[in-house]
Amino acid sequence: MATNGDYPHPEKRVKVMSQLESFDCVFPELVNLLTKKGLVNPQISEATAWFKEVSEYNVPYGKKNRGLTVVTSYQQLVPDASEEDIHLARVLGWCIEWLQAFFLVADDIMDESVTRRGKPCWYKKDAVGMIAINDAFYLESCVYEILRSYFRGKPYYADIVDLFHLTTMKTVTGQCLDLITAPVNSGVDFTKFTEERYDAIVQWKTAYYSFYLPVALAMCMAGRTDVDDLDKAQSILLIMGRYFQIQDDFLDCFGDPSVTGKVGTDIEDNKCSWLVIQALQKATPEQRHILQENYGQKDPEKVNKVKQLYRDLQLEKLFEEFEEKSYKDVISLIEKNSGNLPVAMFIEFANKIYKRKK
Ligand code: GPP
Ligand code: MG
Ligand code: MG
Ligand code: MG
Repeated sequence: MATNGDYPHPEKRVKVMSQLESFDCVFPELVNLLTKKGLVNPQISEATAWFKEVSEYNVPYGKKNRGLTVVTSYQQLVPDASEEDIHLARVLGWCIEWLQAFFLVADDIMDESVTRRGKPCWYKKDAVGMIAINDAFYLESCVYEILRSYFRGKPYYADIVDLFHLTTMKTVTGQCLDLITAPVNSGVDFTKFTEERYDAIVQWKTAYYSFYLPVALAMCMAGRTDVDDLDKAQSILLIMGRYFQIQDDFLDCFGDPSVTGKVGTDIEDNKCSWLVIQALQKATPEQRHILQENYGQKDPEKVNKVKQLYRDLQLEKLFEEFEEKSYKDVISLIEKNSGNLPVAMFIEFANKIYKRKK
């Protein structure tokens, strides 16, 4: 006869949904919201079916760090939040994932990338091509459609809509700096590749939308819009964003595409990457000449020469040292600058990205 010990306790048999699983469950609800009317309207049903695929292909397969951070930050700020409000935080998290999809579809065209999240870039698909530009506009409009549906009656509606608009403006500005610092047809000009320019590019193109936005949205939802608190949060999150983009630049050359899901293009694209800045600082005049001759060109042999130079200059080791120091600096900044905000909210975010391989 079976004793009690042979069976798991009923509570243990029920699998508790992880934060990510609960987050993922909200995605179909939002696609349904975005498409249900259009799909049954014969005038636009074909466009709506197309858009459904645009969202399904481009939105849900990332790491979802940004979206999940809205939820975990909100829970840190409001420990006794209702299930209803946690659901709203998830919806808000998905809005960042839609915004991110908008940026990535457009960025991949501009960077002439080939793969994203382990699949062909959306614009690379035969049936898509430059329709992807319109699809990027669609993905951006989804953010505001979702916000209207779920938040229009909330006291913080204007604040969150504003945050999405302001952050988009900042990201576009950073993307502009990224692109004009990497001219395509005029040969390499390393004079613009300075630390100052680098810091400006990454703060504006990446840090605001990837780090400040998720936490600021959670703070708005929680009614924590004290300017001093928001400033303190921003001072920490922009540093974390810089660290994250340096990792992205490192992985562009040294990452494993089967893990990152993307094949790097920074050397070909003449980008002002962290690696080329370090290389320029360490290079002998001969090595600088090698960079001058081979950087910013599509020829794979030239790209390999740049990669070999990066290895000769031991940039992998330099990056590892940077990563160790940067993590320690971020943690002490968090301890110093969190003010009235929960330290764990920032630490959790930092731990999601430390030593990431994708
Ligand atoms: C990351 O740059 C920055 C973005 C994806 C913002 C794009 C902004 C737009 C307004 C379109 P990246 O090119 O290094 O990213 P990845 O390596 O993922 O291509
Ligand atoms: Mg890119
Ligand atoms: Mg880019
Ligand atoms: Mg990159």
